[in-house]
Amino acid sequence: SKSRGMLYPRDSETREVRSLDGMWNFVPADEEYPSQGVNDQWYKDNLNKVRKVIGMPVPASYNDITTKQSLRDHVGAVWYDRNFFVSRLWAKDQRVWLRFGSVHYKAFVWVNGELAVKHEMGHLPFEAEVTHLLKYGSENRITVICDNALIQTTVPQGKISEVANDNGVSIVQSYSFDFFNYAGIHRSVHLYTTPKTFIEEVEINTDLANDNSLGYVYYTISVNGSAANQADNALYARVQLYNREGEQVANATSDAKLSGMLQVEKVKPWWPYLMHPDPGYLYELKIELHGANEELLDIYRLNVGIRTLSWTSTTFNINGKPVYFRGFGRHEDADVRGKGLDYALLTRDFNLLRWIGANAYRTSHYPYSEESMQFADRHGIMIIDECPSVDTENYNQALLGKHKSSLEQLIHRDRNHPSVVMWSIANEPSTREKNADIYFEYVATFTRSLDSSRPITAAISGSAIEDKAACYLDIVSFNRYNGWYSNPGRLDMITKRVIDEATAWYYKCYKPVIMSEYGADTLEGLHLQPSFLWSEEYQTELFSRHFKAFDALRRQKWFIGEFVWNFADFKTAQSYTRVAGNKKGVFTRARQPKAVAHLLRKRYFALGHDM
Ligand code: BDP
Repeated sequence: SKSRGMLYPRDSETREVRSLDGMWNFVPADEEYPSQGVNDQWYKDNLNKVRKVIGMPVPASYNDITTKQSLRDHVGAVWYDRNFFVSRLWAKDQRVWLRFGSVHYKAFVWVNGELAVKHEMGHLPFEAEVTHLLKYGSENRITVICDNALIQTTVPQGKISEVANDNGVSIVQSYSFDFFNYAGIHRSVHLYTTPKTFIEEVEINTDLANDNSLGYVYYTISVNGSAANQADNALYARVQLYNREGEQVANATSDAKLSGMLQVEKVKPWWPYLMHPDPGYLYELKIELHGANEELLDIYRLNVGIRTLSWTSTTFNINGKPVYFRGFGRHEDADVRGKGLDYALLTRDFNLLRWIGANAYRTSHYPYSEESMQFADRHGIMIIDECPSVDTENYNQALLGKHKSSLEQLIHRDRNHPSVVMWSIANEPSTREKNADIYFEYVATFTRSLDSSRPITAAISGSAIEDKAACYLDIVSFNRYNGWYSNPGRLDMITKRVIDEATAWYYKCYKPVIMSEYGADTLEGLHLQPSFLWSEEYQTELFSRHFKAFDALRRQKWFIGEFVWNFADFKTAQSYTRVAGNKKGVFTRARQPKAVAHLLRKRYFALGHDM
């Protein structure tokens, strides 16, 4: 299904936003009879009428909230519901929308017992108009099914099997990707209002001229609603751009197609952190929609960063200047809340990124929250924006359809963020397999057709010799664990191998090359001298050996970035290679530095200042 609208919910003179976050009622479906709730129409009344419910916070993953193994490892559907009032004042001439920031993985939503919306694909927003489903001046009920099952045609893929246990059989979810399949209502739930005729879409593109002193903001607006169907010239938009001080720096009236351009004198371009004294500069664009007789219909504001991107076979440039990426692969992951949106954690994470001097991260291995994208815009952190395709294999038509849909939804959601500088179409797909070439050529072409203003990458783990996909990308990213999965313990087998592999990628595709993952599991507080696997000393030395390689490679223009795996320790499925999760973090899961953080900080600041 094509996603439409999806502007981040913001209030304005014509719009009101109301949060439905908080405590909801919750009950897991029976794994042996998952369709029972739907068959018995549990959504027709409060859940506590049919089952014993528990309290569950929204937003949060449900897995680590209770002390029950059965809920942590639950497979299939869970139910949420809550009641809320809608004021009679909302019954006026307007629309009401219900929007979810994300529900993992599949969702069904009922309002007052009527199906309001369905959505499949974690990590991405969805919404529906509920004007006609609400009872105004009265109490209302919202019911949600959230189903975490991953199969061969979901993105990402997984497998579900029945396994004999001591009491009979249990249903088991397995997956090969290396992070815990947290589930639940992961991001905020909002009700918001719009006028009957409203701004539904805004697309922004920017450009710079005259030695970066003149900026251009191109906008295209789409409108939905009754007035939108009137004569073409009945509607127009007035657009105004404000600087950080709140002064108007440009304004214009749109053409009849509701598009146009604003010109900004003495522009302050959007720059990455440590590439300019004032990184992350954002303007505010105010859009006023007017109808016939000048009548004001709707107002929506969004932040705009004015910058250009360009790339060649050897470089990637922002505002005409070559960029060297120094950053992280990350996860949305934390104790207790799992993948649930948390402003305290988000703020701490951006403070750590600034402390350590990073200028970028990849949203490995799925789209991160819209709120985090707003933080990245403001802090000047460049984002390699990854869709949820991780460890993809067994290429087939159904999978391709979902993969395309994930990119379509992602680009639609994130295209106006200046921080997004690249799309990542997959992580560690099986690229030597049959059809990997056709499949990825297709996905890359599709992605370009949606947005040609940003380059495309994917994090590849196969060898440059066997790979069939990398050359369809604009920038080649490779993941490699020298001194860990390859030759564990051998610090003397890192530097040359990194240099050789990066060089092999360049001469295979003639595209800029990034090392998108390297690292070592490290147990905080474990000290061993001479260094040994899992110790803080080993992680530190392993990084130093990589830095040597990167410094040698940086003399080649085409080596454009280094990304550590991982920013922080994170939870995974249970396995004997994981000690309560993946410990390759530079920070602990509680967001405190391991020894290596101090070394990395020296390097990242030094790199930042030689720009
Ligand atoms: C890479 C994956 C990443 C894993 C990492 C690891 O891209 O998701 O967490 O390896 O094993 O292959 O630590």
